[in-house]
Amino acid sequence: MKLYITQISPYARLTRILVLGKGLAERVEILEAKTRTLGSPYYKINPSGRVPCLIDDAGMGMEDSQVICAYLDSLDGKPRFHDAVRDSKWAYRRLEATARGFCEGIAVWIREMHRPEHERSPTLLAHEVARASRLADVFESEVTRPLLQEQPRMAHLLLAVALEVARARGLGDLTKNRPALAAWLAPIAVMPSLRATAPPSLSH
Ligand SMILES: N[C@@H](CCC(=O)N[C@@H](CS)C(=O)NCC(=O)O)C(=O)O
Repeated sequence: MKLYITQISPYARLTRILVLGKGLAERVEILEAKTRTLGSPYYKINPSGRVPCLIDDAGMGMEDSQVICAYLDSLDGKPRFHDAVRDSKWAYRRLEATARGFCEGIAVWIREMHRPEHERSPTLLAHEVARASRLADVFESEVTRPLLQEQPRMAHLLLAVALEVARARGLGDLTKNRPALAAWLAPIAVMPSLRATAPPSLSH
């Protein structure tokens, strides 16, 4: 299989974590895609131009981290990051949705910061900074509850990826002055699959 990514995409990182976490490194070739580039050859592979995109063994392409992660996790019939019973429970689903929304807002901020300075919207940037701060406060209390203390699932990965990309790309350390969130992130951030896929910081 082939997995198209960019190094800075948090969504692509989720799928790379799944590849490693599920021992699929031998089966999945990771390729860098050229996104946001006029005439990029990648558009022939994935017309939407977004990453991540997985081309499976049968040549079928699929995009979206949620779909790809579930697919990769299902291949051995023993999903580790998805739990059919729990995933159908609202208490877990709302948490995963909030973690995804947290990640999405941070991705919007990063995307805006990639634009030339004169094209950036200060209103949009301030809106996303405020959203990220409010949601970090939510997770400061959520991480102390049982669901986020259990074995890592997609909600955990989304939250960890969001926090780490915010720090690496300049939005800031959202665990600062949030001791429960900092303590929660520490053991997850050292999981081999997370360490191997850590986002490049702005100095790189
Ligand atoms: N909902 C999608 C979002 C994917 C996404 O927005 N990817 C961004 C990178 S973080 C991208 O490929 N942008 C390039 C473009 O919009 O052309 C997912 O979960 O995979």
